[in-house]
Amino acid sequence: MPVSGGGLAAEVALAGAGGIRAPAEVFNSIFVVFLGLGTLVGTVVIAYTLYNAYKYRYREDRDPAPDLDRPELGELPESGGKGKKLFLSFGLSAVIVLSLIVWTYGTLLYVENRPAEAAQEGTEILDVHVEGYQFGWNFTYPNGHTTGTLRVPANRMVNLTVTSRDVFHNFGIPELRVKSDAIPGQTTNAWFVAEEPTEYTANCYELCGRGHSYMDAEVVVMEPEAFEEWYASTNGTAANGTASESGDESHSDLEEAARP
Ligand SMILES: [Cu+2]
Repeated sequence: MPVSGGGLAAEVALAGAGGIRAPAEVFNSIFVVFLGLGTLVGTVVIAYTLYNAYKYRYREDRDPAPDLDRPELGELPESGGKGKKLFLSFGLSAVIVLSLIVWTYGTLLYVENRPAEAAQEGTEILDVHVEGYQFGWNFTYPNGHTTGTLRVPANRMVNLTVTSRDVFHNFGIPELRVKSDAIPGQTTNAWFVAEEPTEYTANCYELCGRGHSYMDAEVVVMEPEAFEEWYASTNGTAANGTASESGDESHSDLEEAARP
């Protein structure tokens, strides 16, 4: 069992080799490996249970069956001699569980340390500062440009530094497996690589007040050239729709509503 689990793990790990493995890919491989192993173990256990239920079933014509040593309630299994089966199943379980712990821990360390490694390697990284407020998000780029829409280039590592202006929030983009606490006075980090130009929605994942469920932001993944063009045009100015310029209508209505 651990052999096939390891094989699957290696296969999944190899799938993303060659570039930076985004957290979405990493978490997906953890999910696939756990699902695969869980299904395998479940199938073996249920099949073995059914096999024994059938083998030791009650048969009137053969009862008491002369050649069957039917297990009694409370009796320890000892077929195979001196608990060999028991030892084997405990041993296998231990190997599977320990390998899963080591492998999962390793992949989580990768997610945690990859941005620092990438910076050392000289990989191009886009740093964006994310600030949550009741009820919206501000994104500030290295040139000082602040906006309420997160625009990023495809296929580039985006490193987010997340904080909050007022209460606890939590910044998350489910499709990109990004989720990070936004805590006033502190910063947390999250990163992602978006492969295709498309749009996502970022949400708040920490109940933070009356406008919590409307606390979202657009995430626009652009072609790298289009992004560079847009970025060059921003000039470090604050865009419309940011909290510093009163936000869009639904957000400012909510802000009004939330005031005591
Ligand atoms: Cu919030």
